[in-house]
Amino acid sequence: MFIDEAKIRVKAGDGGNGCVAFRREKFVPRGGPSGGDGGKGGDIFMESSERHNTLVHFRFNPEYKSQRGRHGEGSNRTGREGEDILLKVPVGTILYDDETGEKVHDFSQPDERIVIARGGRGGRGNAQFATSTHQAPREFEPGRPGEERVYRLELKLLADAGLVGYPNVGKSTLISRMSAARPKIADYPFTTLEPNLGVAVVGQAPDEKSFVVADIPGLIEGAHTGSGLGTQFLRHIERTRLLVHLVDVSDSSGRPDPVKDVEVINGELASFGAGLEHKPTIMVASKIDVANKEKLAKLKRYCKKQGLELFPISAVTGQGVEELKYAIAERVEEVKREHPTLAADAERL
Ligand SMILES: Nc1nc2c(ncn2[C@@H]2O[C@H](COP(=O)(O)OP(=O)(O)OP(=O)(O)O)[C@@H](O)[C@H]2O)c(=O)[nH]1
Ligand SMILES: [Mg+2]
Repeated sequence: MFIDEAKIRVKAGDGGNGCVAFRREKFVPRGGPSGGDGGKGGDIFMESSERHNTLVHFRFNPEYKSQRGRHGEGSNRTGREGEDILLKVPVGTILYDDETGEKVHDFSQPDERIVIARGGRGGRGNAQFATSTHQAPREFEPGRPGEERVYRLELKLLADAGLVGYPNVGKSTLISRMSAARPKIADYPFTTLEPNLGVAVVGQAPDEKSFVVADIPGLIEGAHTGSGLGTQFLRHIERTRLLVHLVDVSDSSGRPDPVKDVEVINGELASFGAGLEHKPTIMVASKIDVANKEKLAKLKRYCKKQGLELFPISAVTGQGVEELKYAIAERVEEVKREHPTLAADAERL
């Protein structure tokens, strides 16, 4: 189970104080009380959105405070209400009260909106305390404090992009470059035995985009008949929006032809039977810091002919990784727009 988590502190706006004032008008000798009420403090809402898929934006910014209500004023003027704040979370987020551990809400549908901290009521001004026997009240109420709470958010992650390729091509090294995931990396095949998920972020807050990437065990020829680790873990990427196919273009692969590599892996993906071979795919030439120039050139020609986008990278030096991250983020958004329901009913990892 892969879970994204965040803790946030929210403080809704306090209510404004009521005002004590008396009317002073030219020809009215003893004007009555005229202190207005304080305005209500802003609320804090939470809403589920299909445009978000992780909780990383809360990690950068874990505290939210909505505006207080303004104080009441003379001439029976009510103070302005504080502005509300709306926090968006991905569909699938579960909200817990951090102190009690109690589940507050499960955002299972898009556009569900709840109040997570209520703004304080404004206090009454002295005008409200006037009665027939109490005509010059000096009483007023202070505004009520806004609610303050700490919540924990939890989201079971579903991968947006899946890394595929032969063992040892650098899939785990790449996910460790793109995200905070720290899978085992080693110079032998089948280092990765279980899928790893990482959250990758591109751009700067508040316009950052994020996507979830899955690193899965490598495939070899005959995987669909049980060779190597087989193909059972491919079910973890059945629902991803796209595949990122890594091809080692250095001599460390020990295989002479990168195009043959691509075809073998594609054959294994097709044999799995879930339509993986039809998923949008971004090709990656990996280990370009130690590339065999001929292999790289051959792969480039092949991708061009097939109309596939190819990103040459080195996960060790970092060369090309930023460009690849942006391209993945963009493609993920595109596929989401084209097939908004693709992942909606997905079984979450
Ligand atoms: N020179 C160079 N070596 C790399 C690069 N990326 C990965 N490696 C090395 O290649 C070896 C395999 O990397 P991993 O990231 O474990 O490969 P993997 O695809 O996850 O392999 P499996 O989990 O076995 O399928 C390690 O020794 C890495 O240090 C790269 O860009 N350049
Ligand atoms: Mg690995």
